[in-house]
Amino acid sequence: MTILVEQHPGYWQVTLNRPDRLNALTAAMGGALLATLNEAEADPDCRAILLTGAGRGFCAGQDLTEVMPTEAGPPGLKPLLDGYNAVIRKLRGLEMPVVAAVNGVAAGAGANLALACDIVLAAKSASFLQAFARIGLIPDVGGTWLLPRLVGAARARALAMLAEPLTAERAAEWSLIWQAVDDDKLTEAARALTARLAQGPTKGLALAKRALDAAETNTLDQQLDLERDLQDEAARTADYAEGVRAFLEKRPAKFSGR
Ligand code: T3D
Repeated sequence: MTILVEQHPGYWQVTLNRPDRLNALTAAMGGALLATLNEAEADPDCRAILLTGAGRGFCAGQDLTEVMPTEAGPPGLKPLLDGYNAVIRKLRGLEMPVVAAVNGVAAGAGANLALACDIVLAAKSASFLQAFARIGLIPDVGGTWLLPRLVGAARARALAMLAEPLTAERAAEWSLIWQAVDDDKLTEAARALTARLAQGPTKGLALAKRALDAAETNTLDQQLDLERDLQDEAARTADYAEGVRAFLEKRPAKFSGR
């Protein structure tokens, strides 16, 4: 099984599982990951997802043994990338928060898979490597979109062109990720964070996610209109009613995700 699932109260932990290859991706594994995300989405008890890797790596990107150019010519990459892109679209569009726990090196498509998640925690010993230039490729699966937005144009270009590893602590300083934590605290911290999100106002969090993504291309006028509309939707949820009631009654809110 290249993808492992553990169901925890309120959330699913999804683990990339090819540890002997640092969880390098194959086309079949991308398909299995997408299927798993679809199953999580269909589970009414799943209100958040935690994505991590088995063994000492998070994900070393595309399994390069699967895409070797041969005498017959270069590998046709479009179907492969269409498959991975479907995973990225799904992660961004999921109506629940997704946490990445980057337990070791995240390279190539593996780095950008992590960065597509909503909140990224990484072990201090982990690193992020836009490895593509080392083999003559460009950052893909959303890398060229995500990098400049997360760290700015100058750093994005250097990361893409130099293909040097960025430590987790530097990644946090640069706002590429949320936090770097001690290695032996990563699992505990990531699970606590995901469990906390799973108890949150799921619909409201999903609407916030949608608004933040739309802000990347909207004008201020468009964004103000979108916020108005999404806020109106959020205000119709049971969680909004509960949140306000709990505030007035001076007690913690108990959100149902509806
Ligand atoms: O054509 C296309 O590729 C289309 C899609 C592109 C998207 C992409 O993701 S392109 C980028 C692909 N990824 C890479 O270029 C990274 C390749 N890996 C590395 O540079 C290094 O492995 C790391 C820096 C990630 C980690 O280095 P290190 O020293 O900690 O580990 P290692 O010894 O290199 O790797 C451990 C094993 O995993 C090793 O196998 P072995 O020698 O024990 O039998 C290594 O060959 C294997 N491995 C690591 N990455 C990949 C891989 N095998 C296949 N594909 C990999 N990407």
